[in-house]
Amino acid sequence: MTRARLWLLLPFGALALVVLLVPLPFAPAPVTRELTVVARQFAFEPPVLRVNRGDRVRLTLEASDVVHGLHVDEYGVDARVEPGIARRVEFVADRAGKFRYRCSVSCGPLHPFMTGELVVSPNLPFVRAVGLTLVVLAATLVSLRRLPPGGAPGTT
Ligand SMILES: [Cu+2]
Repeated sequence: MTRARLWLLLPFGALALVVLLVPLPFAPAPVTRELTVVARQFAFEPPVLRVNRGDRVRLTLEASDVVHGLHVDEYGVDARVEPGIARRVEFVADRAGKFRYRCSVSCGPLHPFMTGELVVSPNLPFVRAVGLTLVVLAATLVSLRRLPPGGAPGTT
């Protein structure tokens, strides 16, 4: 690799360091999330659960009136809960995205509308990995580009 090419790659090296080292204002390492969801006709409380990717989610499920269920397709979670008897459900939120959860026990006329949302945000290492990949990709493209005769401006 010529000196000129090395100079061209220098900004990318600096950018890679920035991506790796700059503190981002969100999402630290995976943790265990203790969440309580109360099911009643015909809603879940809270209706939206937010966790970070990689978090271990420990759900305590309660029913306040009749028998309900909680079902999350993508995570293979399915629990049935009776009034007065809390259920514990545990899973690792290993996929980022928004996932609908729903009541899986027919509990009344509006049962089909009894849903909630599980929001799994990408965590910090994931964001850094994506950023780093983009920087490496850009650096690769630049280093493969043919330099004009005589090298980069200002280096001859
Ligand atoms: Cu229900």
